Amino acid sequence: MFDNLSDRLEGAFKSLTGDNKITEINVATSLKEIRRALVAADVNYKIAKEFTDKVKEKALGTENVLKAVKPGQLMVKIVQDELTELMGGQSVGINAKGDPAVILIAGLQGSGKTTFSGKLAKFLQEKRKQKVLLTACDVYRPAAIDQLTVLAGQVGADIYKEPENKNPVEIALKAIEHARQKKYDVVIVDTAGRLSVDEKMMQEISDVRQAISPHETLFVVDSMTGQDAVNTAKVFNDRIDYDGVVLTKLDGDTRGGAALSVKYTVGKPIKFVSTGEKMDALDVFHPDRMAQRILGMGDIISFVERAQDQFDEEEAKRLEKKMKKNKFDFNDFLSQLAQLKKMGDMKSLLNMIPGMSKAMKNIDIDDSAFTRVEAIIHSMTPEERRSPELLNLSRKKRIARGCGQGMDDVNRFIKQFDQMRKMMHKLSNNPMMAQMAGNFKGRR
Ligand SMILES: Nc1nc2c(ncn2[C@@H]2O[C@H](COP(=O)(O)OP(=O)(O)OP(=O)(O)O)[C@@H](O)[C@H]2O)c(=O)[nH]1
Ligand SMILES: [Mg+2]
Repeated sequence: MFDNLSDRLEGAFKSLTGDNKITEINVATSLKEIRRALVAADVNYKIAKEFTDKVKEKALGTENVLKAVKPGQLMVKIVQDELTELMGGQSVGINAKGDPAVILIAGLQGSGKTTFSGKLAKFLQEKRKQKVLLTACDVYRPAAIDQLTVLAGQVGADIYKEPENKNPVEIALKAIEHARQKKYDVVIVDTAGRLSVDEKMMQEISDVRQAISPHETLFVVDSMTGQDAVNTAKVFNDRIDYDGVVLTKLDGDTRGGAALSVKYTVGKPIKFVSTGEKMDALDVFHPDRMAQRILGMGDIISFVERAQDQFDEEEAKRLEKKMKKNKFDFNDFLSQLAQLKKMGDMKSLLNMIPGMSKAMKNIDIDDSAFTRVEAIIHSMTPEERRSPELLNLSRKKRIARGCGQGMDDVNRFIKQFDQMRKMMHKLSNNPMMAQMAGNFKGRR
């Protein structure tokens, strides 16, 4: 999958090997190569350009942060993160909850709708233990109903069909009613393929959607068609405002353009990818895993991630030293708060600092408390921040006035800080803690 893109990207990083530092100049060649690789993969030039601009910004911004990491390695990691972002960042699941849940499948002729319908039935039955009713709404192609019947048999799902009925809206509505009575969890509606320029057929799919108000509408697109795929995806979306995209035939000789740019262009996430004709050739789409696959440099990525961890570890060691000497001050506290906020969750950081999690266990800090505490510290003089023991009554009064909080609040925080500091000091000089800190080095 995407072999050519992978090769070219790998080549793009080569120009950075041997350099010790990322600079505007040495990164430029690399960026140009990345851009060319994307365009060759059938990604629109504008998207490719924006992509490399972002990579450049990040690459120059992280300069010198990680001593252990070479520029080429750092670039790989940045490109992987940006590829993940480009493809939507997070994996988005489908909504298959309802009474019954109705899933409408739409797309161009031969894109893989019927095959996907079968696969999805299998997926929902096996992974989610749902009872699925497949519905044959392709009233045009003579063999369409038979094809779905065969697939239903293969995956062990039931099928609803009306060979004499030529009205897809009617068939779909009756299938849903049938499913409600027979207590099916999900109805999958397979529709006829249509060209976006065929107004009558586009109106039909729009009518079906309107009539059955599906819980989930999926647009199936053949990834081999590259930028064309993205353009059609856009036209269909304007018409039926679907919830997600299914990319098929990723097992073939596809260049990757559709996978990379559909989210950016249409604003709808890829939810599944189809990688073969067999009923189990279906994967839930994960942008991060796809980016990893495209780059195929798993070991470099995990190395950079480890190094990033090490970076935090150095900071943790510095703090540990200060704790040992009982020198942990308000500045350290502030920098910890800043880090915490950056990470978005408290636990991960607390766990990095030996003794911190224990020491803070009884101190209740929610997000608004963060802001209040910061305001208190910001009202201190630099000297006070360095030497917490300076804080006497008149200084505390001044601080309270400065941050617009009561004396009670200021007193409470300073008392908590003192307790925390004492506890840290005690714990960091405890041989058992020292051992734990040793273990901490081998984390991951
Ligand atoms: N290699 C490969 N072939 C696929 C994949 N998905 C579907 N196909 C094949 O593509 C062809 C068309 O698939 P269908 O599922 O019939 O496509 P459709 O969108 O229902 O077609 P129409 O109903 O005629 O519009 C079939 O030969 C499938 O076996 C896939 O992920 N990989
Ligand atoms: Mg079909």
